[in-house]
Amino acid sequence: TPVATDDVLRKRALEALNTARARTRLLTECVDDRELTAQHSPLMSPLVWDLAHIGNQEEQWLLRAVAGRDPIRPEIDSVYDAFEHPRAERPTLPLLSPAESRTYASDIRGRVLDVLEAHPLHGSPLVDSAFAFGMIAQHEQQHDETMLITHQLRRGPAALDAPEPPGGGTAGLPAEVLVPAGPFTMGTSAEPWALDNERPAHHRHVDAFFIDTTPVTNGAFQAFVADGGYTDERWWAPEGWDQIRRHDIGAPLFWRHEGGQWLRRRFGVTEPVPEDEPVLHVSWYEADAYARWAGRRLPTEAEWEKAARHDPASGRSRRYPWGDEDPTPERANLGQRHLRPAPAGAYPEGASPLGVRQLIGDVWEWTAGDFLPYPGFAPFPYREYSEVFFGPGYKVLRGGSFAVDAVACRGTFRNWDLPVRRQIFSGFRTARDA
Ligand code: AVJ
Ligand code: FE
Repeated sequence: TPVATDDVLRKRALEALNTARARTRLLTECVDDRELTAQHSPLMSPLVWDLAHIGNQEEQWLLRAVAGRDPIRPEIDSVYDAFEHPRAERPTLPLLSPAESRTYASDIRGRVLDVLEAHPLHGSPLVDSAFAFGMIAQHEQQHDETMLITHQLRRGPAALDAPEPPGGGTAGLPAEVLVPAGPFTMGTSAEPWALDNERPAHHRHVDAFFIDTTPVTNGAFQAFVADGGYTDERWWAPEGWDQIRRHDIGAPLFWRHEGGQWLRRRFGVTEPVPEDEPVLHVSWYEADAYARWAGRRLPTEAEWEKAARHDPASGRSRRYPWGDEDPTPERANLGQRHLRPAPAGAYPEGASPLGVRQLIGDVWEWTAGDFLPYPGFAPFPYREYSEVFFGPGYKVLRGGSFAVDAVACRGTFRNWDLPVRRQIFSGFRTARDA
Protein backbone atom coordinates (compact mmCIF):
# COMPACT_ATOMS: atom_id res chain seq x y z
CA THR A 1 0.00 0.00 0.00
CA PRO A 2 1.50 3.36 -0.95
CA VAL A 3 2.05 5.64 2.04
CA ALA A 4 0.28 8.97 1.64
CA THR A 5 2.35 12.16 1.81
CA ASP A 6 1.74 14.69 4.58
CA ASP A 7 0.07 17.04 2.09
CA VAL A 8 -2.37 14.35 1.04
CA LEU A 9 -3.06 13.42 4.68
CA ARG A 10 -3.69 17.04 5.65
CA LYS A 11 -6.06 17.51 2.72
CA ARG A 12 -7.90 14.28 3.55
CA ALA A 13 -8.25 15.22 7.22
CA LEU A 14 -9.41 18.75 6.35
CA GLU A 15 -12.06 17.41 3.97
CA ALA A 16 -13.27 14.86 6.51
CA LEU A 17 -13.53 17.50 9.26
CA ASN A 18 -15.31 19.96 6.93
CA THR A 19 -17.78 17.33 5.70
CA ALA A 20 -18.62 16.35 9.28
CA ARG A 21 -19.12 19.96 10.37
CA ALA A 22 -21.40 20.76 7.42
CA ARG A 23 -23.59 17.82 8.44
CA THR A 24 -23.55 18.80 12.13
CA ARG A 25 -24.73 22.27 11.14
CA LEU A 26 -27.49 20.88 8.93
CA LEU A 27 -28.77 18.72 11.80
CA THR A 28 -28.63 21.48 14.42
CA GLU A 29 -29.75 24.49 12.35
CA CYS A 30 -32.97 23.03 10.93
CA VAL A 31 -34.79 23.20 14.28
CA ASP A 32 -35.23 26.04 16.79
CA ASP A 33 -33.53 26.43 20.19
CA ARG A 34 -36.46 24.88 22.04
CA GLU A 35 -36.14 21.71 19.93
CA LEU A 36 -32.36 21.67 20.34
CA THR A 37 -32.63 21.63 24.13
CA ALA A 38 -35.70 19.34 24.37
CA GLN A 39 -35.38 15.65 25.03
CA HIS A 40 -37.21 13.96 22.17
CA SER A 41 -36.78 10.50 23.67
CA PRO A 42 -35.29 9.18 26.93
CA LEU A 43 -33.11 7.00 24.65
CA MET A 44 -31.37 10.07 23.26
CA SER A 45 -29.52 13.19 24.40
CA PRO A 46 -30.83 16.65 23.63
CA LEU A 47 -29.31 17.64 20.25
CA VAL A 48 -27.43 20.46 21.95
CA TRP A 49 -25.59 17.93 24.15
CA ASP A 50 -24.26 16.11 21.06
CA LEU A 51 -23.19 19.44 19.56
CA ALA A 52 -21.05 20.54 22.52
CA HIS A 53 -19.82 16.95 23.13
CA ILE A 54 -18.48 16.94 19.55
CA GLY A 55 -16.52 20.11 20.32
CA ASN A 56 -15.35 18.82 23.71
CA GLN A 57 -13.97 15.53 22.30
CA GLU A 58 -12.23 17.52 19.57
CA GLU A 59 -10.68 19.81 22.18
CA GLN A 60 -9.54 16.87 24.33
CA TRP A 61 -7.94 14.89 21.50
CA LEU A 62 -6.70 17.40 18.95
CA LEU A 63 -5.89 20.47 21.08
CA ARG A 64 -4.88 18.86 24.39
CA ALA A 65 -3.54 15.38 23.47
CA VAL A 66 -2.06 16.12 20.02
CA ALA A 67 -1.05 19.78 20.29
CA GLY A 68 -0.36 19.84 24.04
CA ARG A 69 -2.51 22.95 24.59
CA ASP A 70 -4.02 23.90 27.94
CA PRO A 71 -7.75 23.21 28.37
CA ILE A 72 -10.03 25.98 27.13
CA ARG A 73 -13.12 24.95 29.09
CA PRO A 74 -12.04 22.23 31.55
CA GLU A 75 -15.13 22.86 33.69
CA ILE A 76 -17.45 21.36 31.05
CA ASP A 77 -15.54 18.09 30.55
CA SER A 78 -17.64 16.18 33.05
CA VAL A 79 -20.97 17.45 31.66
CA TYR A 80 -20.02 16.07 28.23
CA ASP A 81 -18.50 12.81 29.49
CA ALA A 82 -20.77 10.07 28.09
CA PHE A 83 -19.76 7.66 30.84
CA GLU A 84 -20.56 9.97 33.73
CA HIS A 85 -24.09 10.76 32.60
CA PRO A 86 -26.53 8.38 30.91
CA ARG A 87 -28.55 9.87 28.06
CA ALA A 88 -31.82 10.03 30.01
CA GLU A 89 -30.24 12.32 32.61
CA ARG A 90 -28.49 14.75 30.23
CA PRO A 91 -31.36 17.28 29.99
CA THR A 92 -30.93 17.99 33.73
CA LEU A 93 -27.22 18.92 33.39
CA PRO A 94 -25.94 22.51 33.26
CA LEU A 95 -25.59 22.35 29.46
CA LEU A 96 -24.17 25.15 27.32
CA SER A 97 -26.96 27.00 25.50
CA PRO A 98 -27.35 26.44 21.73
CA ALA A 99 -25.48 29.70 21.00
CA GLU A 100 -22.68 28.87 23.48
CA SER A 101 -22.39 25.33 22.08
CA ARG A 102 -22.05 26.62 18.50
CA THR A 103 -19.46 29.20 19.51
CA TYR A 104 -17.50 26.62 21.52
CA ALA A 105 -17.48 24.03 18.71
CA SER A 106 -16.45 26.54 16.06
CA ASP A 107 -13.79 28.13 18.30
CA ILE A 108 -12.25 24.69 18.85
CA ARG A 109 -12.44 23.94 15.13
CA GLY A 110 -10.66 27.16 14.21
CA ARG A 111 -7.73 26.27 16.48
CA VAL A 112 -7.72 22.66 15.23
CA LEU A 113 -7.32 23.81 11.64
CA ASP A 114 -4.20 25.74 12.66
CA VAL A 115 -2.84 22.60 14.33
CA LEU A 116 -3.63 20.50 11.27
CA GLU A 117 -1.68 22.86 9.00
CA ALA A 118 1.58 22.56 10.89
CA HIS A 119 1.69 19.61 13.29
CA PRO A 120 3.98 16.68 12.31
CA LEU A 121 1.98 13.68 11.10
CA HIS A 122 4.59 11.07 12.06
CA GLY A 123 6.32 10.11 15.27
CA SER A 124 3.56 8.83 17.56
CA PRO A 125 0.64 6.44 17.02
CA LEU A 126 -1.81 9.28 17.70
CA VAL A 127 -0.56 11.50 14.88
CA ASP A 128 0.85 8.90 12.43
CA SER A 129 -1.13 9.18 9.18
CA ALA A 130 -3.20 11.93 10.85
CA PHE A 131 -5.00 9.21 12.85
CA ALA A 132 -6.35 11.51 15.60
CA PHE A 133 -7.84 13.88 13.02
CA GLY A 134 -9.48 10.95 11.22
CA MET A 135 -10.72 9.57 14.53
CA ILE A 136 -12.31 12.90 15.46
CA ALA A 137 -13.95 13.26 12.03
CA GLN A 138 -15.39 9.75 12.52
CA HIS A 139 -16.50 10.65 16.04
CA GLU A 140 -18.39 13.71 14.78
CA GLN A 141 -20.00 11.66 12.00
CA GLN A 142 -21.07 9.00 14.53
CA HIS A 143 -22.76 11.68 16.61
CA ASP A 144 -24.34 13.07 13.43
CA GLU A 145 -25.90 9.64 12.92
CA THR A 146 -27.01 9.70 16.56
CA MET A 147 -28.58 13.13 15.99
CA LEU A 148 -30.33 11.81 12.87
CA ILE A 149 -31.85 9.08 15.07
CA THR A 150 -33.05 11.85 17.41
CA HIS A 151 -34.63 13.59 14.39
CA GLN A 152 -36.40 10.34 13.49
CA LEU A 153 -37.77 10.03 17.06
CA ARG A 154 -38.83 13.68 17.18
CA ARG A 155 -42.55 14.48 16.85
CA GLY A 156 -43.92 17.20 14.59
CA PRO A 157 -43.52 18.19 10.96
CA ALA A 158 -40.47 17.27 8.88
CA ALA A 159 -37.33 19.35 9.43
CA LEU A 160 -35.08 17.53 6.95
CA ASP A 161 -35.40 16.80 3.27
CA ALA A 162 -33.32 14.85 0.74
CA PRO A 163 -33.66 13.46 -2.79
CA GLU A 164 -34.90 9.90 -3.33
CA PRO A 165 -32.31 7.10 -3.60
CA PRO A 166 -31.78 5.27 -6.90
CA GLY A 167 -34.12 2.43 -7.87
CA GLY A 168 -33.52 -1.25 -7.29
CA GLY A 169 -35.11 -4.51 -8.39
CA THR A 170 -34.30 -8.12 -7.69
CA ALA A 171 -35.65 -9.67 -10.92
CA GLY A 172 -32.93 -11.95 -12.29
CA LEU A 173 -30.92 -11.88 -9.05
CA PRO A 174 -30.49 -15.14 -7.11
CA ALA A 175 -32.01 -15.00 -3.60
CA GLU A 176 -28.73 -16.15 -2.05
CA VAL A 177 -25.06 -16.51 -2.91
CA LEU A 178 -22.72 -19.41 -2.03
CA VAL A 179 -19.46 -18.37 -0.37
CA PRO A 180 -17.06 -21.32 -0.64
CA ALA A 181 -15.19 -22.70 2.39
CA GLY A 182 -11.68 -21.48 3.11
CA PRO A 183 -9.55 -18.99 4.99
CA PHE A 184 -9.71 -15.22 4.58
CA THR A 185 -8.13 -12.18 6.21
CA MET A 186 -10.44 -10.53 8.75
CA GLY A 187 -9.79 -7.07 10.18
CA THR A 188 -7.01 -4.72 9.13
CA SER A 189 -3.54 -3.59 10.12
CA ALA A 190 -3.13 -1.34 7.08
CA GLU A 191 -6.15 0.98 7.00
CA PRO A 192 -4.73 4.18 8.56
CA TRP A 193 -7.94 5.45 10.18
CA ALA A 194 -9.32 2.05 11.25
CA LEU A 195 -10.33 2.07 14.91
CA ASP A 196 -8.87 -0.23 17.55
CA ASN A 197 -11.61 -2.90 17.39
CA GLU A 198 -11.00 -3.47 13.63
CA ARG A 199 -7.36 -4.43 14.31
CA PRO A 200 -5.24 -6.40 13.73
CA ALA A 201 -5.60 -8.31 10.44
CA HIS A 202 -5.76 -12.06 11.15
CA HIS A 203 -6.66 -15.29 9.37
CA ARG A 204 -9.99 -17.02 9.86
CA HIS A 205 -11.27 -20.24 8.40
CA VAL A 206 -14.91 -20.00 7.37
CA ASP A 207 -16.99 -23.04 6.34
CA ALA A 208 -19.05 -22.78 3.16
CA PHE A 209 -22.29 -20.82 3.66
CA PHE A 210 -25.09 -19.17 1.75
CA ILE A 211 -25.91 -15.50 2.36
CA ASP A 212 -28.85 -13.41 1.12
CA THR A 213 -28.03 -11.39 -2.00
CA THR A 214 -29.77 -8.35 -0.48
CA PRO A 215 -30.94 -7.27 2.97
CA VAL A 216 -34.33 -8.65 4.09
CA THR A 217 -37.11 -6.40 2.74
CA ASN A 218 -40.20 -4.91 4.38
CA GLY A 219 -42.30 -7.19 2.15
CA ALA A 220 -40.53 -10.31 3.40
CA PHE A 221 -40.75 -9.07 6.98
CA GLN A 222 -44.49 -8.40 6.58
CA ALA A 223 -44.92 -12.09 5.70
CA PHE A 224 -43.35 -12.95 9.08
CA VAL A 225 -45.73 -10.53 10.83
CA ALA A 226 -48.75 -11.85 8.91
CA ASP A 227 -47.79 -15.43 9.76
CA GLY A 228 -48.05 -14.58 13.47
CA GLY A 229 -44.30 -14.34 13.93
CA TYR A 230 -44.60 -11.98 16.90
CA THR A 231 -47.04 -14.27 18.73
CA ASP A 232 -45.19 -17.57 18.30
CA GLU A 233 -42.66 -18.14 21.05
CA ARG A 234 -40.87 -20.83 19.02
CA TRP A 235 -39.01 -18.23 16.94
CA TRP A 236 -37.73 -16.07 19.80
CA ALA A 237 -34.70 -16.05 22.05
CA PRO A 238 -36.10 -15.97 25.63
CA GLU A 239 -35.01 -12.36 26.33
CA GLY A 240 -36.47 -11.26 22.99
CA TRP A 241 -39.77 -12.94 23.77
CA ASP A 242 -39.81 -11.15 27.16
CA GLN A 243 -39.15 -7.81 25.51
CA ILE A 244 -41.90 -8.05 22.87
CA ARG A 245 -44.46 -9.30 25.44
CA ARG A 246 -43.54 -6.62 28.01
CA HIS A 247 -43.67 -3.75 25.49
CA ASP A 248 -46.43 -5.20 23.32
CA ILE A 249 -44.24 -5.12 20.21
CA GLY A 250 -45.80 -6.57 17.03
CA ALA A 251 -43.93 -4.89 14.15
CA PRO A 252 -40.77 -2.85 13.49
CA LEU A 253 -40.51 0.47 15.34
CA PHE A 254 -42.41 3.35 13.65
CA TRP A 255 -44.85 0.98 11.87
CA ARG A 256 -48.59 0.94 12.43
CA HIS A 257 -51.43 -1.02 10.85
CA GLU A 258 -54.28 1.15 9.61
CA GLY A 259 -57.06 0.64 7.07
CA GLY A 260 -55.75 -2.77 6.10
CA GLN A 261 -52.21 -1.61 5.33
CA TRP A 262 -48.90 -0.99 7.06
CA LEU A 263 -47.86 2.64 7.46
CA ARG A 264 -44.66 4.02 8.90
CA ARG A 265 -43.47 7.37 10.19
CA ARG A 266 -40.20 8.51 8.63
CA PHE A 267 -38.67 11.88 9.59
CA GLY A 268 -42.03 13.49 10.28
CA VAL A 269 -43.96 12.00 7.34
CA THR A 270 -46.36 9.05 7.47
CA GLU A 271 -46.31 6.83 4.37
CA PRO A 272 -47.15 3.28 3.28
CA VAL A 273 -44.35 0.85 4.12
CA PRO A 274 -42.50 0.22 0.81
CA GLU A 275 -42.32 -3.54 0.28
CA ASP A 276 -39.12 -3.55 -1.76
CA GLU A 277 -37.04 -1.54 0.75
CA PRO A 278 -34.75 -3.21 3.33
CA VAL A 279 -36.49 -3.47 6.69
CA LEU A 280 -35.34 -0.85 9.20
CA HIS A 281 -35.69 -0.32 12.97
CA VAL A 282 -35.66 -3.93 14.09
CA SER A 283 -33.87 -5.21 17.18
CA TRP A 284 -31.35 -8.07 17.12
CA TYR A 285 -34.12 -10.20 18.68
CA GLU A 286 -36.54 -9.39 15.85
CA ALA A 287 -33.86 -10.16 13.23
CA ASP A 288 -32.98 -13.41 15.00
CA ALA A 289 -36.65 -14.46 15.24
CA TYR A 290 -37.32 -13.70 11.57
CA ALA A 291 -34.29 -15.74 10.54
CA ARG A 292 -35.43 -18.74 12.63
CA TRP A 293 -38.95 -18.47 11.18
CA ALA A 294 -37.43 -18.46 7.68
CA GLY A 295 -35.44 -21.64 8.48
CA ARG A 296 -32.23 -19.63 8.42
CA ARG A 297 -29.95 -17.74 10.82
CA LEU A 298 -28.04 -14.46 11.09
CA PRO A 299 -24.56 -14.52 9.52
CA THR A 300 -21.60 -14.57 11.88
CA GLU A 301 -19.38 -11.50 11.78
CA ALA A 302 -16.66 -13.51 10.00
CA GLU A 303 -19.18 -14.69 7.39
CA TRP A 304 -20.41 -11.15 6.83
CA GLU A 305 -16.90 -9.78 6.44
CA LYS A 306 -15.81 -12.61 4.14
CA ALA A 307 -18.85 -11.97 1.92
CA ALA A 308 -17.98 -8.27 1.89
CA ARG A 309 -14.19 -8.35 1.43
CA HIS A 310 -12.89 -11.68 0.16
CA ASP A 311 -11.85 -11.72 -3.48
CA PRO A 312 -11.87 -15.37 -4.62
CA ALA A 313 -9.71 -14.55 -7.66
CA SER A 314 -6.77 -13.09 -5.71
CA GLY A 315 -7.44 -14.55 -2.25
CA ARG A 316 -7.05 -11.01 -0.84
CA SER A 317 -9.40 -9.11 1.43
CA ARG A 318 -10.40 -5.79 -0.13
CA ARG A 319 -11.40 -2.56 1.61
CA TYR A 320 -14.95 -2.72 0.20
CA PRO A 321 -17.08 -5.27 -1.70
CA TRP A 322 -16.30 -3.56 -5.03
CA GLY A 323 -12.55 -3.22 -4.48
CA ASP A 324 -10.15 -0.85 -2.76
CA GLU A 325 -11.48 2.47 -4.11
CA ASP A 326 -13.43 4.81 -1.83
CA PRO A 327 -17.25 4.77 -1.88
CA THR A 328 -19.06 6.86 -4.52
CA PRO A 329 -22.77 7.68 -4.95
CA GLU A 330 -22.91 4.93 -7.61
CA ARG A 331 -21.60 2.27 -5.24
CA ALA A 332 -23.39 2.81 -1.93
CA ASN A 333 -26.10 4.74 -0.09
CA LEU A 334 -24.04 6.58 2.52
CA GLY A 335 -23.65 10.04 4.04
CA GLN A 336 -27.29 11.00 4.62
CA ARG A 337 -27.52 11.79 0.89
CA HIS A 338 -30.94 10.14 1.10
CA LEU A 339 -33.19 9.81 4.11
CA ARG A 340 -33.98 6.14 3.54
CA PRO A 341 -32.43 2.90 2.29
CA ALA A 342 -32.53 2.22 -1.45
CA PRO A 343 -34.75 -0.68 -2.63
CA ALA A 344 -33.29 -4.18 -2.59
CA GLY A 345 -31.15 -4.82 -5.66
CA ALA A 346 -29.92 -1.23 -5.98
CA TYR A 347 -26.24 -0.31 -6.48
CA PRO A 348 -25.09 -3.04 -8.91
CA GLU A 349 -21.73 -1.20 -9.02
CA GLY A 350 -21.33 -1.86 -5.31
CA ALA A 351 -21.70 -5.65 -5.59
CA SER A 352 -19.07 -8.04 -4.22
CA PRO A 353 -17.13 -10.36 -6.56
CA LEU A 354 -19.66 -13.11 -5.79
CA GLY A 355 -22.60 -10.78 -6.44
CA VAL A 356 -23.74 -9.84 -2.92
CA ARG A 357 -25.44 -6.42 -2.98
CA GLN A 358 -25.82 -3.50 -0.57
CA LEU A 359 -23.37 -4.75 2.04
CA ILE A 360 -22.16 -1.17 2.47
CA GLY A 361 -24.73 1.56 3.21
CA ASP A 362 -28.56 1.41 3.27
CA VAL A 363 -29.09 -0.40 6.62
CA TRP A 364 -26.81 -1.54 9.43
CA GLU A 365 -26.86 -5.34 9.45
CA TRP A 366 -27.14 -7.28 12.70
CA THR A 367 -24.75 -10.24 12.90
CA ALA A 368 -25.07 -13.33 15.07
CA GLY A 369 -22.35 -12.90 17.62
CA ASP A 370 -21.22 -10.81 20.57
CA PHE A 371 -18.87 -7.82 20.37
CA LEU A 372 -15.46 -9.35 21.15
CA PRO A 373 -11.84 -8.30 20.57
CA TYR A 374 -9.81 -9.83 17.75
CA PRO A 375 -6.72 -11.85 18.69
CA GLY A 376 -3.97 -9.30 19.33
CA PHE A 377 -6.38 -6.45 20.15
CA ALA A 378 -4.84 -3.44 21.89
CA PRO A 379 -7.02 -0.59 23.20
CA PHE A 380 -6.24 2.65 21.36
CA PRO A 381 -6.32 5.50 22.07
CA TYR A 382 -8.72 5.03 25.01
CA ARG A 383 -10.30 1.99 26.68
CA GLU A 384 -13.74 3.55 26.56
CA TYR A 385 -13.91 3.55 22.76
CA SER A 386 -14.30 -0.26 22.48
CA GLU A 387 -12.77 -2.30 25.24
CA VAL A 388 -15.27 -1.56 27.99
CA PHE A 389 -18.09 -2.81 25.70
CA PHE A 390 -16.57 -6.21 24.87
CA GLY A 391 -18.57 -9.15 26.16
CA PRO A 392 -21.92 -10.89 25.87
CA GLY A 393 -24.08 -7.76 26.32
CA TYR A 394 -23.53 -6.21 22.89
CA LYS A 395 -24.22 -7.49 19.36
CA VAL A 396 -22.27 -6.35 16.29
CA LEU A 397 -23.73 -4.49 13.32
CA ARG A 398 -21.89 -4.29 10.00
CA GLY A 399 -21.83 -2.33 6.76
CA GLY A 400 -23.19 1.09 7.75
CA SER A 401 -26.53 2.69 6.91
CA PHE A 402 -27.71 5.60 4.74
CA ALA A 403 -26.95 7.70 7.85
CA VAL A 404 -23.25 6.75 8.01
CA ASP A 405 -20.58 8.83 6.32
CA ALA A 406 -17.95 7.12 4.18
CA VAL A 407 -15.21 8.20 6.61
CA ALA A 408 -16.82 6.00 9.29
CA CYS A 409 -17.60 3.02 7.05
CA ARG A 410 -15.39 0.26 5.61
CA GLY A 411 -15.52 -3.48 5.09
CA THR A 412 -13.79 -3.86 8.45
CA PHE A 413 -15.85 -1.31 10.44
CA ARG A 414 -17.62 -2.70 13.54
CA ASN A 415 -20.58 -1.07 15.25
CA TRP A 416 -22.28 -2.52 18.31
CA ASP A 417 -25.42 -2.06 20.34
CA LEU A 418 -27.70 -3.77 22.84
CA PRO A 419 -29.82 -6.53 21.26
CA VAL A 420 -33.05 -4.72 22.31
CA ARG A 421 -32.22 -1.52 20.38
CA ARG A 422 -34.54 -0.64 17.50
CA GLN A 423 -34.42 3.16 17.12
CA ILE A 424 -31.08 2.75 15.30
CA PHE A 425 -30.96 2.37 11.49
CA SER A 426 -30.76 -1.41 11.78
CA GLY A 427 -31.79 -4.16 9.39
CA PHE A 428 -30.26 -7.52 8.55
CA ARG A 429 -29.76 -10.28 5.99
CA THR A 430 -29.87 -14.02 6.68
CA ALA A 431 -27.54 -16.95 6.01
CA ARG A 432 -27.46 -20.75 6.22
CA ASP A 433 -24.84 -23.52 6.31
CA ALA A 434 -23.98 -24.91 2.88
C1 AVJ B 1 -19.61 2.95 17.96
C2 AVJ B 1 -21.70 4.01 17.57
C3 AVJ B 1 -21.46 2.48 19.40
O1 AVJ B 1 -22.22 6.16 19.57
O2 AVJ B 1 -21.87 4.95 21.32
C4 AVJ B 1 -19.40 8.02 19.95
C5 AVJ B 1 -19.51 5.70 18.88
N1 AVJ B 1 -18.11 6.51 20.82
N2 AVJ B 1 -18.73 8.57 20.97
C6 AVJ B 1 -21.57 5.33 20.19
C7 AVJ B 1 -19.01 6.73 19.87
C8 AVJ B 1 -17.95 7.66 21.52
C9 AVJ B 1 -20.37 4.64 19.56
N3 AVJ B 1 -20.78 3.53 18.63
FE1 FE C 1 -18.97 10.55 21.69
